[in-house]
Amino acid sequence: MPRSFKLYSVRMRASRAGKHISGAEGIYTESAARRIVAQYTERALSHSLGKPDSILVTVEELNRKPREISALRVAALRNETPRLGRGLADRILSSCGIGAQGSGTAWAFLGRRHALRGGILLNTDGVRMDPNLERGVRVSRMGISAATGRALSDLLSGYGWDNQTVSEAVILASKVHAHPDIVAELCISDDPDYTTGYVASRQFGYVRIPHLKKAGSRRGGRVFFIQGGADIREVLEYLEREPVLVTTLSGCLGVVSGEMVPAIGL
Ligand code: WAQ
Ligand code: MG
Repeated sequence: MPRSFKLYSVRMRASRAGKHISGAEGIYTESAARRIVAQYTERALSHSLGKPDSILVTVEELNRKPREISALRVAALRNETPRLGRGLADRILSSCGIGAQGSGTAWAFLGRRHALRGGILLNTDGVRMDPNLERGVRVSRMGISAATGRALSDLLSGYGWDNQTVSEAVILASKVHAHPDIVAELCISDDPDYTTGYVASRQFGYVRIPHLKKAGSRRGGRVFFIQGGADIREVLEYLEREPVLVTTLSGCLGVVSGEMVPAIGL
């Protein structure tokens, strides 16, 4: 990459009457940034949660070279109901060292409607660790290189999973789990029609779980579990500010059956 080659963090957030509707972001070259600003605006104006009255698009030159990482490996479990899905998620969380109290706190948080634009940090016992309770933690300054983005899209479409929602979640989770103090993440979309959630971890990769919530529900959010003894300020600085670019993939296992959960760690 020539020294003068600049990259930009492009971020969009849309709201109505101060209430968050949607957000998106990535890391782009200048020419790609020009295009993506228009795409983000279009996307904000056609979101299923309604028309925003404010769309903020930020284009910010990166002041450091992004750290290059691999995407998490992607897999999906077969699942039919939110109750069974929670059981599958808990098996993965428990294999990551998160006890019943930790996951119980996470599910209670995800079961409430909340106004957070970000997620929350819990330790493995379920104690909230991020300092700003109203704001939560917003993972930011992540993206994927153009070629790897195309490869991710090809990979996912091989399983019929190619949509923006999945790729963006994989990119976010890949940044999160590149930090050694994050042990696992549980995510449910706040979109009432999007019921597939995921559990991510370095150990098991990005594991999609269909029907993790009932259709029509506005519940959702993200919980990041953090190792005991972690330096919270350093982790927050990493999640919110350090530019990270996905430049390689780790493949996709497709759908693995529930009894195979331990096997996805192979
Ligand atoms: N950083 C931290 N938390 C976030 C961020 C972020 N950048 N963006 C969203 N959240 C939190 C916030 O609380 C939202 O309410 C919640 O996550 C859900 O956000 O493989 O679309 O953008 O099919 O609705 C999962 C895809 C999609 C699963 C997740 O999340 C799959 C999704 P949404
Ligand atoms: Mg959403």
